[in-house]
Amino acid sequence: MADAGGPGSRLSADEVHSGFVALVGRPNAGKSTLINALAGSKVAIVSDKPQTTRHRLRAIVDTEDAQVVFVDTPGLHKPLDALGEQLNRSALLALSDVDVACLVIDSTKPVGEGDKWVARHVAAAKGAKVLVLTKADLPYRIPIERRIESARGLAEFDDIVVLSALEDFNVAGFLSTVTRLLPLGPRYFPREMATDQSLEVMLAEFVREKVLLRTRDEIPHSVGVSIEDVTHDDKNAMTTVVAVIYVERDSQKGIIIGAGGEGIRSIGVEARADLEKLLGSKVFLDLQVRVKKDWRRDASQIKRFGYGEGL
Ligand SMILES: Nc1nc2c(ncn2[C@@H]2O[C@H](COP(=O)(O)OP(=O)(O)O)[C@@H](O)[C@H]2O)c(=O)[nH]1
Ligand SMILES: [Mg+2]
Repeated sequence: MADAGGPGSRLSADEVHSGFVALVGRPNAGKSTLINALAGSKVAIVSDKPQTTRHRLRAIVDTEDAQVVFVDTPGLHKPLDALGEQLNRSALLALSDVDVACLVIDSTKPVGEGDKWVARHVAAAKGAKVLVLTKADLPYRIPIERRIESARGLAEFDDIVVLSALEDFNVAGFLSTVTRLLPLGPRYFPREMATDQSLEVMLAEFVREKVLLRTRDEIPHSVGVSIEDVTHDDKNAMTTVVAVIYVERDSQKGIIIGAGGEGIRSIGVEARADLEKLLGSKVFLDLQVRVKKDWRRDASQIKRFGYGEGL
């Protein structure tokens, strides 16, 4: 409740519930899907591959009486390489200075060691804590009450929310739960701003998502995307985007390009549709595939792609 009465606590007209809410959890828990559902448009990429999210991105949800800044984070996992370490550090850093820390758990999976490890970090965070059980639309042999019971002891939570981001079940309830936990303050971002990601990062990520959706095994981990050029032709209302897909081996390059170029063509068609929505114009997408050996072990290269930023 707003404390409008006490001395020195006069509320200015533009004070709202505002602050930062981090979503942390294991890879695949559903954090980025939830971020998109909250944002109302696609700001984060989603796939069933771990390490899909490599950026600590923010989605800003602005309402009449609140501005909630959700922080999506790479999934916390056992790091296998320099990229993995950067992603973990980036996710943990997001916890250090937020008003609400949300532990996001896939409700269709038993609570495991990984969740406990993440929960210890959430428990150590300064702000309020919320337990979020996702994917409530999926059938599961253990009733939801029992699943809540087994997860609620992971930390001292101020609230527990069960939702489905995919079916838009209780996403609004989650938003009001975290809003209530936020202090009163200014809006930190312009009201119309949906995300703090640069356009270039979003273009690169949307392309990377299509590669993830079409590949398996080692390849999703080995892909980095860089945007080399964006030019807009006003006369024809057409934007040309030059993007390079980097992989670590020649064999991976072959797989992405596919027989007769079929693979790269499909990636291009799917990515272009997303880019056109994002840019609001026709897009000509020039896609290239290049090999950069073992880039994931090279900290300076990881930085060049902008992954795990905020460190
Ligand atoms: N059925 C169902 N699937 C979901 C839901 N949320 C996420 N997923 C799926 O779970 C996978 C991982 O989602 P993602 O948001 O990338 O997880 P993250 O790694 O925590 O960001 C994707 O295949 C999503 O489509 C949900 O509410 N219901
Ligand atoms: Mg994600």
